Amino acid sequence: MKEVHRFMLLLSLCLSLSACIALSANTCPADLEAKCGDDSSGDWKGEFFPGIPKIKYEGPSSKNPLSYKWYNAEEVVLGKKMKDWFRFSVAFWHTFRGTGADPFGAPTKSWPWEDGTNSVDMAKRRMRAHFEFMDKLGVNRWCFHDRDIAPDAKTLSETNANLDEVVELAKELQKGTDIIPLWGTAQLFMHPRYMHGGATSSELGVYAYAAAQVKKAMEVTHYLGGENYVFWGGREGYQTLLNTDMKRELDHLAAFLQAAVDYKKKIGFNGTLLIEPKPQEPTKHQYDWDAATSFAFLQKYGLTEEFKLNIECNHATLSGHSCHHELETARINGLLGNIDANTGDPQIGWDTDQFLTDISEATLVMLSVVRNGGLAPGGFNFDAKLRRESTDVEDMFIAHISGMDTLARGLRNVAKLIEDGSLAELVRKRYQSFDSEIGALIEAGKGDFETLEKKVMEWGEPTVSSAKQELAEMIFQSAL
Ligand code: XUL
Ligand code: CO
Repeated sequence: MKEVHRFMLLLSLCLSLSACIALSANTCPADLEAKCGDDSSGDWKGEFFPGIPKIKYEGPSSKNPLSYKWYNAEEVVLGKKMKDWFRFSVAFWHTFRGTGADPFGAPTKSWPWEDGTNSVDMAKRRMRAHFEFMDKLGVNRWCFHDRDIAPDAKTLSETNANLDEVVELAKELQKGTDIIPLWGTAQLFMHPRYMHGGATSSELGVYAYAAAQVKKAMEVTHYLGGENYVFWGGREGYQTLLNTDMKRELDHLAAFLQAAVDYKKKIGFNGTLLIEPKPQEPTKHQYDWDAATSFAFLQKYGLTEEFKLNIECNHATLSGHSCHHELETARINGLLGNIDANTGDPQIGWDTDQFLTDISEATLVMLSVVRNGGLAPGGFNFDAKLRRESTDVEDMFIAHISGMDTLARGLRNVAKLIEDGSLAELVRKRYQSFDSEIGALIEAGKGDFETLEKKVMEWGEPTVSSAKQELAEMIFQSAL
């Protein structure tokens, strides 16, 4: 195993080195000795994306890949500026820590600013690249795990010091801009200590470590002005029930989340706490399986007032639902808080985290968002990564532009559907038999069985109308 690690490290160094050779004059040599500009710390302050302009709206006829065709931030659609409907966010872990590695292959990306190390200097340089990226893209929200942005060290206090140093830089870079985190989170799945889970680990010491890590991650999210805080339990679940006390683990998870609520209040953090459901991967069975399971858990433990849900489309399909189903389940229960915008692949059974480019899917997503009146203080976080084979720096921009344009088309299509009105009318008509005296009685919870039996005797066999599915699909399709 050690050999494999050494090989991977060597390979990634080689890839970075070949990138060094290909560097243009404006680009910082990707090693800490090079010290670009006047900065002797290696914390380079040069331009990271030379040749990439600020991305502007050019309209649907534009052939320029580095422009928006459908997303026009300031344009008002359905009574709100597009930027306020979406509140787009860049996911630091995919965009700046994604290497293209997969279980079978080495990293494929060799971004010019990367030096192959996981040092604090490298973390700071990467953070500067991230801010230039957001500025050029015109996106003012970002999401992070604590360990994406700063390296782990030997002790928790050393790790926290690393985090503080990078967070201080992020705070400085945010100054004078409207950029803030959409949400922060603690990475409770990578380190071997979390192999049995964090809050649901069988080891008390690990539960405590996870608590300390979440405490710090909440503090830095608050310090950076973050609007939400996410709990995704990739290791909170089980591999087999034979060795698992499920009730005890779920009780521990609830106690952990309650402690997070208490700490949030103690530090005056007003952000929304979000649970991100996912059925499996990496764990065989994850407790936050889907929106309905998470809702039942929150209800059982009296936490519905304190949490909302962060729905991720690829997680929805992994749980056997459509993204639209998960969004509607969250919405009708008052829990739709945020969307991790991505999509899976219909032929692949795992979390491929692709940028959403399906206009029909985007329209369904936006139907829920519009019905929800938007997502604020949540938004759309691009929890999506470039394909392993996409290795140009400009691909980072193209992927986000394409994802943003797709959702913008979804919003515009919803506006068409609402203006047209026939889909809403079809649904209204379908339930119109309940717009009656007896219907009102039933909906008020007063439709007792004796009364209804009497009515059946009086009415005889009911008439049953067509569901008009094909008509509904025709109307939907005509808006795309
Ligand atoms: C994993 C996933 C995470 C969460 C944050 O599938 O979606 O990146 O969004 O931990
Ligand atoms: Co996610």
